[in-house]
This record gives sequence, C-alpha cells and structure tokens, in this order.
Amino acid sequence: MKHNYLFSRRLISIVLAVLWLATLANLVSAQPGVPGGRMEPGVLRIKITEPLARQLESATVTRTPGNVLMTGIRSLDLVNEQYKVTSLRRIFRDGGKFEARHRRHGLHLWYEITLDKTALLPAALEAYRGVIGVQHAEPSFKKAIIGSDRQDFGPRRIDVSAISAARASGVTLPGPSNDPLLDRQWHYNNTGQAAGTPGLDIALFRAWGLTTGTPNVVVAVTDGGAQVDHPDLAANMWVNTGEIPGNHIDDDNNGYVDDINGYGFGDDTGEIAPSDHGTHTSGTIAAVTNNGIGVAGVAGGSGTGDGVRIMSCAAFGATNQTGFELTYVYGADNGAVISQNSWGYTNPGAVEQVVLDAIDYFIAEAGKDENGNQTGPMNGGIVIFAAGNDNTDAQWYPGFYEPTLAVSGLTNKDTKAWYSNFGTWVDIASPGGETFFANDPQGVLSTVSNNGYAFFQGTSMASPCIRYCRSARFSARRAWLYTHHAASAPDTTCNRCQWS
Ligand SMILES: [Ca+2]
Ligand SMILES: [Ca+2]
Ligand SMILES: [Ca+2]
Ligand SMILES: [Ca+2]
Repeated sequence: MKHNYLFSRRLISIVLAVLWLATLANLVSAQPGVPGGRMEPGVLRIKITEPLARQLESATVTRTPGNVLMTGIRSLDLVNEQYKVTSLRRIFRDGGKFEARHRRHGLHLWYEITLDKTALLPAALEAYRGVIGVQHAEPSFKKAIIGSDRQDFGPRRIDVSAISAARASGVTLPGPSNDPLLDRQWHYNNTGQAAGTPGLDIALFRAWGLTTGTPNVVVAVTDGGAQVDHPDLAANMWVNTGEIPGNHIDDDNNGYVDDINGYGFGDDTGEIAPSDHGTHTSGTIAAVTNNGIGVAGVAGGSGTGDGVRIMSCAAFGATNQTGFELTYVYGADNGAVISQNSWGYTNPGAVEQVVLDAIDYFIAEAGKDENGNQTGPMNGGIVIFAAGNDNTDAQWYPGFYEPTLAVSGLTNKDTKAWYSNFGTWVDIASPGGETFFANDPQGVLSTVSNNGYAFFQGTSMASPCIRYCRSARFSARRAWLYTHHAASAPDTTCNRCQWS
C-alpha cells in the first residue's frame, strides 16, 4: 500500500482528534448465526467488465408483462428473468466533472440489482457470477452504528441547567479553553477528575500549541446525522457554498439536491436528520472550542471561527440506512480529506467490495481536483474506523481492511476498555471511556441532538500515541503502527510509534 501523505503541522491535531473519535461509536455486538440472515433481502451488487458496462449503458431497457427488467443482453436477461429482477442501476451516480475519475477507479462498473425478495441470495449470487461479463457479485450486508443496539453505551445526557456559566472571555489557546464543560472532558486533560490516572489523556492543550484546527480541513462523518444547528457545532459545519438550500434544485450539479452541510444518504435528502450518535462524534472532532458554551472539540478552533469543518454524511437516516459507499465518493469529490466512521457490519467477516472500492477512492483522490491537482490540505485522504465494541479480535470490517486506520478504546486509566475489539489489525488506541451508571464521568462527553450534551463510551482513539505527536511532519503509514491491545496489556510506552 502506498501512502504518501505529507502532513502539515496544522493537520496533526486534527487527525488525532478524528482518530479518537472514530470510535465513540458504539459498535454492534457480534451476532453469530446464519450468514444469510445478515444480508439485506432482495438486493445484490455486481461489478461487471468494461465491455458489459458499455453494452449496458447503451442498452434499451424493456419490461416483460411480469415487470421483469430486460436489457437485450441474453446472458444477463436469463438470470434477471429467473430472479424476477425489477431494477438494475448504477450504484455510483454520474460524477459530473469527476466522472472520468470515477471511471478510472471503475466505479461505473458497479450495479445494484433488485430481485425477488424471497429469492435465496447465495443461489442468486452464484447465478450472477456465471453471467458473461460479471467479475464479482456480493450481497448487501447489514450494518449498524457501533453500539446502537446498546443503550448502556449512551447517550447519558447531562442536565444542561447544571452547566456553569461561561468562563471569562478573552481566553487564548494553547491552554484550557473557556468552554464550561471542558473540565469534564478528561480525555483532553486528565487530572484525575473522573477517578482516572492524571496525565493519561491526549495532551490536547499541548497539541493546541501546534494547531487548534483549520477550516480548510473538512472531515466527512459517515454516521447518523449531526444536528447541524447545534449551538456548539453549527459554526464548524461544512457549508456547500455552491448550493442554495431548500429550492429542490441541485444548484452545484454535484448529483445531490440541497446538500448544504453534507447529505442524508440513508433518507436520500439534503435535510439531515439529527442523531445523538452522529452529533456526538462530530462534536468530539469539532464542537466549537473556546466559544464560552458547552464542550470543546479536539480541532474546534480557537474561538475565532477557525475550526475544522464537519461534513455530515448520514448513511444512517431517520427511516433508512443506505448509501455507505456513496459517502466516501461524495466526501472526496466535495472537499473532505478525512473520513470518520463509527459503523460496522453486524457480523465479523462480513465485507463488501463496493465499500472497499469507495474507501480506496477516498484515500487516493481526496484533496484533489478533477485533473489530479492538489487543492486541499492533503494529497489523498485518510479513512478512520472504530474497531468495534465486541471485545474480540475477530475480523470486523471495514476497520479490519488494512488501508483504514482502526481505532480501539482505552479507559481513563490507560487500560483497554472492557468492550474494545483488539488485535494486530488495530492501528491505534485512544480514549473511549467506560460508563457504568447515569452521568458516569468516566465516559466521553460531547454534543448530542436537541442542543444537548452527553456521555458515551465506545471504542476510541489513542492517547498513548497522541502524547508522542510532536513532529511537524510524518507519514501516515509510519505514524499509526501501534496497538495489539490484548485484553490486559496495553502498550503504554507507544514504542511502535515512529514519529519522524
Ligand atoms: Ca448539490
Ligand atoms: Ca438547492
Ligand atoms: Ca464550546
Ligand atoms: Ca489499518
């Protein structure tokens, strides 16, 4: 794998922040069972060859009296008829000015097929694999926000009326910001305030000496939706300046209507449905720091409007969950350079090549224009995933996919959090916290929906490594080699980090 990202000084804390965020997600528990039960019924995906793609793009589609879709391509139609196919569509919509780039990455070769819901998917997959020009066929595996099935993981809301008044204005960073809840964010500066071990944190105040964030770093958060108008988050939301809100027109012709702060992929709307989880992970990255209200974000700026920007990619919508692969392509094409993910499949070993292809696209193309010129703060992107909350070393994708940065979770005493996944595939560890009762201060505090604040626990990011992040430049591949957090022996020396 080739990663040649050169990081500037200002990016370091951002990356660290996002890393740790990665896992404030609460992953799903492993659900051993029949693999077929983990597939979405009535849908499968195929990747076809270039010749078949050309044929399909020029095909005249007709329908049989029974509404089965026919393409005029005999080998394909035979199977379509057998499985009562009603829809065959490109997964990645036309990329506009990025279409040539999409095609170079083969994104136009992916199709989604809607078939008889009662069809046995393993048999259907085999049938499509036998079609001339089909290189790959796969089901759509079920996915979940990490921990969404675990109410004990959060959110544990705090009483907003108990929030103390803002500290004095005029506070300058580095050093403690004026956010009134900062003292309860032990993961930034662990003084033992939540019965943790002083000093075991991400040394955020020191990192703020390098940077507090920068608005040209856009972080795409694939999760539930962020509350885009949360008073402690709104100012750091990415804004698509080419789009006019609410006019039902795709003004900037990027394929998405009214996408102002990202897109509700799950619900297929520019109106992003706020969720506690997506608001929490977004807030850890970039709640507005030093604005005198609520919490601080890791890269939320210095109080002068200079934080990183959050692009909310809500694949988990209010009514539906879909479009995961689209979020990476959307992110890369619309200016994001970091992709933050706190979702996973509902069983270990499940993986979708279409998602991996999209992740590869993000890693290769983020930060560049359609001609390959670097326009963003990085030449290529980073994709970060929560390792998961199953306390196993099984193959939990997409974090298990090597090019992503997989993040496990630590307690405020620098031990592996009880729930955190682990293994040689995990790249880094960071505070995820542990909560055992309502408002347990040992969790991680951030923003949630309805203008709220709450503790969550979840697999998280790497305070041990972050403490060693002092250099101005490093390569992604060299930086993130860490963590075999076996159940009881975290490597707090971080001696596998190789900062340059
Ligand atoms: Ca648009
Ligand atoms: Ca519009
Ligand atoms: Ca704040
Ligand atoms: Ca990795």
